[in-house]
Amino acid sequence: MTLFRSLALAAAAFTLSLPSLAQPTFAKPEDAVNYRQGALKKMKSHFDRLGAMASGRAPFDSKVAVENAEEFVAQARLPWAGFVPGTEKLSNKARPEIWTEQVKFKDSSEKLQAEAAKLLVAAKTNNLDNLKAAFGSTAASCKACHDAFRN
Ligand code: ASC
Repeated sequence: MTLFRSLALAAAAFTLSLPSLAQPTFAKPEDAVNYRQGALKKMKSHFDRLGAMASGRAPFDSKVAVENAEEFVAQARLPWAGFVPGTEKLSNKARPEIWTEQVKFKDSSEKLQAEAAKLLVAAKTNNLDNLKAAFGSTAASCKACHDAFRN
């Protein structure tokens, strides 16, 4: 096998292992900002519901935890498509590093999605300690990205 061919196969395997992301159409830059903010706000709503249980502010209910983790996973796929060039000039909390450090930003978004998947697995174990641990590492992933890329 040639080097080129093995590299091409490795690249194809890597691409296939990533979650496929729909590229929506945005009529204007504001639509892209609304799209990503909408997904991030829904993530917050579902994450807060999980956090209430993880911290003991709400009684632990495995069914509620799974439902909210499922919505968190679904929404966590979405915001990234809204970070399109041209939106950095609009007034919002997105830092220019999102576009100047695209590899790092993409890594952060994939880390978050991996943590979200683990959070759902933890919720399905019906064990509050598992939920607490997975909630903590997901929150750390949220924070790392906010610290680097959000004003
Ligand atoms: C939350 C929330 C976030 C993250 C982040 C973690 O509950 O709304 O954005 O956790 O604050 O540090």
